[in-house]
Amino acid sequence: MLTPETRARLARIGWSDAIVLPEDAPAGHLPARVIIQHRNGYVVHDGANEFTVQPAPRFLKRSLDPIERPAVGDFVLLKPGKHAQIETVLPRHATLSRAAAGERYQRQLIATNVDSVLVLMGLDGDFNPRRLERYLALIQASGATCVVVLTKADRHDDLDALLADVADVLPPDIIVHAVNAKDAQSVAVLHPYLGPGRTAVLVGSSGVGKSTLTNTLLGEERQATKAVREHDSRGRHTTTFRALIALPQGGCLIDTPGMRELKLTGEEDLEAGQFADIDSLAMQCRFGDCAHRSEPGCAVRAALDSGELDPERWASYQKLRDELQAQAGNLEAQLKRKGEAKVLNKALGKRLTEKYGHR
Ligand SMILES: Nc1nc2c(ncn2[C@@H]2O[C@H](COP(=O)(O)OP(=O)(O)OP(=O)(O)O)[C@@H](O)[C@H]2O)c(=O)[nH]1
Ligand SMILES: [Mg+2]
Ligand SMILES: [Zn+2]
Repeated sequence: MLTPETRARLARIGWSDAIVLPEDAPAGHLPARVIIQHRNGYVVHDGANEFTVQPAPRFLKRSLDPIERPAVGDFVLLKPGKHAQIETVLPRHATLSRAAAGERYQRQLIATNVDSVLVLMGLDGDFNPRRLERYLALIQASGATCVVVLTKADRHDDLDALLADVADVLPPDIIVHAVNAKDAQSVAVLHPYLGPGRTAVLVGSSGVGKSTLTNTLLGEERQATKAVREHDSRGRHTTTFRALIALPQGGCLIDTPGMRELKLTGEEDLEAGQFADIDSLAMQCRFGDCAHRSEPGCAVRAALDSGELDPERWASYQKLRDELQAQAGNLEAQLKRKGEAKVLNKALGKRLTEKYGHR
């Protein structure tokens, strides 16, 4: 289907053998990758050139779930012509999403086809290990690998205590790096996530250094950066749209605007991810439906009393669990309205029923 030349060209924007062209792909449709999404169109890259295109009209239907629209990171097929159009979104191998802020339930894509999600947290006023738990839940559901990157390491002489705080909230298999995002040598520890055919997305609050890191890895000042507020280390929301950038290391990086709010979508699985310890405690409770309040033989209470389980971690888990449960209900209602409840029944519904006795 693809000539070796086309393949080599596409490899520059992260094409790998994992991406499959559909059997029925119309001849002449050109593969490309979405690198920027604007309000009024997309910028795509075919490995040699970038150009602005419109999506096929069906992607613009109001009733369409936003996650079905092309997004940054997507590999697409373009219908050639005077005004090339995005005709097909190729199957995604990972999707990082969150729920939109506000009253109405809606899933939003942050990035697709990413191999790793680098969560940046600043070793300044931004430092808040609890916030990582929320990121972790979203990333766990994405299908990508989570890597924690602590920036502004150059501001500290003694990192050990901070690293220990972070390790407390992370499952043991998650890798943590502490870097100076301004220093090429320091950020070289991230090269393994950015080799040929690999894509990583940067997420984290405004001002943590996502664009600074992008520029350092790129070796040029392409992304705008701005100093954070002195008194509380808050960023200024300098980056305003997501952009996929090909790096000299051969891989691709997606720089994103700092996120103010990170709502769960309802598809996350806290117990399979960072809260596996709480899950295994709960399994030891005497009663299968233990609410962990005042039941006799409650292993969670016992762990809280003995200090084995940090009360803040327990509170954080409960908060996320309640939000997840509410969002799962919202997602279910949305899919039902769209007549997709059957799909839900099979995959998600079963898990939710088991976990929350939901329906
Ligand atoms: N000393 C030091 N300063 C850093 C580091 N990383 C980022 N900065 C500074 O932090 C400020 C904010 O960095 P940006 O790269 O603009 O942050 P951002 O995450 O892209 O922010 P938004 O685009 O607003 O989401 C800039 O002044 C950077 O120079 C670091 O590792 N060490
Ligand atoms: Mg930025
Ligand atoms: Zn219990």
